[in-house]
Amino acid sequence: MKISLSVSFKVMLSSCVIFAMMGELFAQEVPSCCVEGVVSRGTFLAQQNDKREVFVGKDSARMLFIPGGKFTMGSSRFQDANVLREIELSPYWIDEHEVTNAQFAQFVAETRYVTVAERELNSKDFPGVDPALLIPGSAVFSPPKEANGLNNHLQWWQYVAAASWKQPEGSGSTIVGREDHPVVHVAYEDAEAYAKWAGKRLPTEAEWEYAAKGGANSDETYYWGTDLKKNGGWQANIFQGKFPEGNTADDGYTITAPVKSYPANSYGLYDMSGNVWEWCSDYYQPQYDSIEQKNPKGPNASYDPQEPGLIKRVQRGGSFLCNDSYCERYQAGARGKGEINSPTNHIGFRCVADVKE
Ligand SMILES: [Ca+2]
Repeated sequence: MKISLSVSFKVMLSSCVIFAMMGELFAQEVPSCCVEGVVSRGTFLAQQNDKREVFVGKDSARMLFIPGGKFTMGSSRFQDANVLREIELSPYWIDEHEVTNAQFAQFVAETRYVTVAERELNSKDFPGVDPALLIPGSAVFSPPKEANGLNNHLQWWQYVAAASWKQPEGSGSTIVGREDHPVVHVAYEDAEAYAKWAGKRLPTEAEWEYAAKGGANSDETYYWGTDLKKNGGWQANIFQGKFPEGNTADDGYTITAPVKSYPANSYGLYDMSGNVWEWCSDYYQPQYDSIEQKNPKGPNASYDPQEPGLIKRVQRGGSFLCNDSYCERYQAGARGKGEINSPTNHIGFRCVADVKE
């Protein structure tokens, strides 16, 4: 059942939518005379991952080791990421793919956790809204037959009653057959609760970006290089065709894709671009220039000039709705933001874990 959006819901929903190791390796494994056909840095790093992979936490997610190091954080191509600075990170583990429906189901089965989208809505939180409209649910991408321009995103987002992680399109929909798709409709605290249960945590924005860039200091257009496609193949689940109504799904998927459907990056991580947005633990602020150069955790509070009254956390990576005509924030270094209690069907997450000394 679809319900009309009240002004308060529009505000709520709009907020979520707008939203030295190498030297040693070469010395050991590559003869110094070899100047052509040298194995790539990424291959070496992936080998390191293969050697050091472990399973951490209660869920079954395979985590990969990200060696500590320095990198250039930010992107000169996006206004709110255009503070390029050198950041240093300690080593950490990161899930090789986004948390799946099957994994989230295990969490719910063990904890009886109820997500934000499934909870009753309190009229105190939505002053002026007809109580009859306060029905648990979430925002679902529902493109019109033909959009009238791209300025009003409420043309393609609907607040759908009963939409949740286990009913992604509302009543009657199911995740059966989508067990290996990323879980969606998770609010920030849902993701945080899962991470805590699994003995993990959500990544900082710096950790997320360092992992996505694959250990490189590049400011390239895509996490995989300068061209959208590689050898003619799509590298991520994004949107092809005329947005929002003409998705050709040339990459094989209209909405979410099973995790690991596209090539991994040089650290062996999947879907760092596209598929679903991923929550990070940092509060969102545009142009935030951290004074912390090592293991930055972001600002102490959020501030989005577009909606200054709302609390927002960073989201990264873009989703199956990203495309170059409307939202190109699946590209390298781009940032996203989301109001903490506004899940949608293109927001998920993955976890990280500290390396125990
Ligand atoms: Ca797609």
